[in-house]
Amino acid sequence: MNRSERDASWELPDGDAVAPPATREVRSEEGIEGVPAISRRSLLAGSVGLTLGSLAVSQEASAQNAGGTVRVAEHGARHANRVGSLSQRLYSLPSVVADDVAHDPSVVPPSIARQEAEIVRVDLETVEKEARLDERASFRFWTFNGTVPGPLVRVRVGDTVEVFLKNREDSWLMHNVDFHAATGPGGGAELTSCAPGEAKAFRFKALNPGLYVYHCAVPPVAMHVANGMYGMILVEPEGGLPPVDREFYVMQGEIYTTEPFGSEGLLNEDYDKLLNERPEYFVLNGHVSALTDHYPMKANVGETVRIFFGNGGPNHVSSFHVIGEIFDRVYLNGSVTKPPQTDVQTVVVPAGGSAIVELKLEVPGRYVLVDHSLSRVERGLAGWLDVEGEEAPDIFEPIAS
Ligand SMILES: [Cu+2]
Repeated sequence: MNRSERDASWELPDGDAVAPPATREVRSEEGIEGVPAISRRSLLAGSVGLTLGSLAVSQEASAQNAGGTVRVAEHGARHANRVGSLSQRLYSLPSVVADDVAHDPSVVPPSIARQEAEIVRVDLETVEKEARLDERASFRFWTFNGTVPGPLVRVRVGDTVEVFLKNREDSWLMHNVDFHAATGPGGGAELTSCAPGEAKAFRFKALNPGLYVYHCAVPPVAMHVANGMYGMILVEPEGGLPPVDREFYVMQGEIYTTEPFGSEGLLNEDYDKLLNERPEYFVLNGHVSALTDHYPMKANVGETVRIFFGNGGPNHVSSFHVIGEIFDRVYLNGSVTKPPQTDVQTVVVPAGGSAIVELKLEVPGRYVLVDHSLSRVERGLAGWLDVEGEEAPDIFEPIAS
């Protein structure tokens, strides 16, 4: 049984055909229900928690900034005057009180059992908010529904998807949404372009099954994406995907800050680094340690897990890999209409692209999700898949010396 099917909070009342799980994630201003409590707890978590020496690097970066406790906190002023003078600056405390945008990877809508197409309503609210970037720094994220990535939308091929987009009143900028799953100009971007406080809607018919990215497409598009405005929609094929024990939702992204990786305080987005495609941070699900300290994925020996993996980018191709495991099945590029590839070590996922991977778990322990362009681990990108259960010495064991 799918994990999400066991989660009563996702059960829809009979006949509630037009209220998909995505719409249920919108209600709280904090994003998904239950996130705030976890967020507060996560603020107490200390380390980056990566396995490949990143802590040493970030400590070094922090030392380099030891004298730099003064941080520019007036983010809005920078858009008009990107340099600013000291007198314009505000003092910002380290971000231990910051909000959190990380999307819980285990929050996945249930698989679709129905045989006929329906109308599915998707409510998206664009929310800009300062939130945790790592244990020392915060960043002004731009989000769908307060999380990075935005909610995973799940529909069936042939469904009509009605997208209602609202740009919150306290936004500073216009936003919209381009659905890669839509057939039509801009994927709906022009039809949904909203100034702060505005709301617009459009509908599209999901003609092609697969796993598709959506993102904001207001210029400069790369900036809207880098700041967190991406998510995915799964268009299930007729008959659905084969059942698995657990499903997870993971997206890679890049964050471009003026300050070097590991700096303290409220960090500033950097347009020059964005144009030069030189991010300071690479992250899974929004921020450093979102999928390690904060939301490690959990499963049991004997289970098969499926990861819906997307790359928001905006610029860099991902070489998605799970250290210590082999993907038993890969739906390359999120294409579900051909049989999956089998027995794959690393999957190339383009910016604005996706893959669906499935792993049967035989040996307990911690498996680390990475981009095998491994320098990115030193810039924040890692996730944990913690597997509990019986040891399997016939598959993996030490040799006594
Ligand atoms: Cu935007």
